[in-house]
Amino acid sequence: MNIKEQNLKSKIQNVCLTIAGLDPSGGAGIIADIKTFTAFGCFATSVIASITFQNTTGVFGAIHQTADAVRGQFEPIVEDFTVSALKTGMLPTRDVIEEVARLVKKNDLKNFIVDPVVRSTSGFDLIDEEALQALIERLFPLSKLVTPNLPEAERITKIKIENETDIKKAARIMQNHGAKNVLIKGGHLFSTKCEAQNSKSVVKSSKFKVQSSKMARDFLFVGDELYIFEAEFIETDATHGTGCTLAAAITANLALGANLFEAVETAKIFVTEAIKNAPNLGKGHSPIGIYC
Ligand code: PXL
Repeated sequence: MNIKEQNLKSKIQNVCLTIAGLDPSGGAGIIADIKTFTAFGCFATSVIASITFQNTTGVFGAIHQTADAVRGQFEPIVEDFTVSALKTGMLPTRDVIEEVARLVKKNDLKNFIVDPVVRSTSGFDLIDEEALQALIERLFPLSKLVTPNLPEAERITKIKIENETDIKKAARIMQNHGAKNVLIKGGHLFSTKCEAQNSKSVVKSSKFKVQSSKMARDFLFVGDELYIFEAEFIETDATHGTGCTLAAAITANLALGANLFEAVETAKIFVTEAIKNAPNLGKGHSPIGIYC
């Protein structure tokens, strides 16, 4: 076996698991996660927590799985494989969330990323209020990282986020709920002014070539440290699946041995490229282009 083959084989030993919803049209949820794990050379496994009915124009309904169905899918995987890292996406009910918390704890799983999926871009509620509280109380303390976008961070913390001070406040609230580390995906909200450059705690990632005047900025809180990641903001409707893909790319990189900073940095580059390479499919928000 040559070195390339050996490297590939050792990467494929890295099993990643996603527990999330199925978007049968392939843009978000489990399919996006599987494609992303595979793109990084990891071996993808999955547990379906809900079957949604959707395409690029919207979500039309869902049949949620029971806690028993989630456990039934999960246990054979962890009994057979060593799971190097895992993520959750759409977890629709309190019962499912409590089951996931039990399973993660019982199996002492590390590198656990919680993507607190609340609502689809088209406005469909993917989780109810009772489930959201369970997600905060039961899963945040078990996680290595929680990855809300701005609307999710607002819903979780019940504060309005309008500036960088609010972002810090929101992160602190989530850390008080037990999340050790938090990545708040800011999109282009703060694209005009980089207040953060005046902040002592900031280490800006230098790997991005920012050519555009608008920037997509994500805020990573690792304990008390704040790191800000900037990438070119791409003006496009083709954003379906960006959140799932980012969290899955972080999961894959942790499985491969990266630290949190490196994993987020690589994941952000990956998502920016995927947005640029979107295939422009469908009549609504096109999926992004995740290619292996
Ligand atoms: O992008 C959030 C998301 C996650 N998971 C599933 C979804 C969506 C958005 O529609 O359908 C299954």
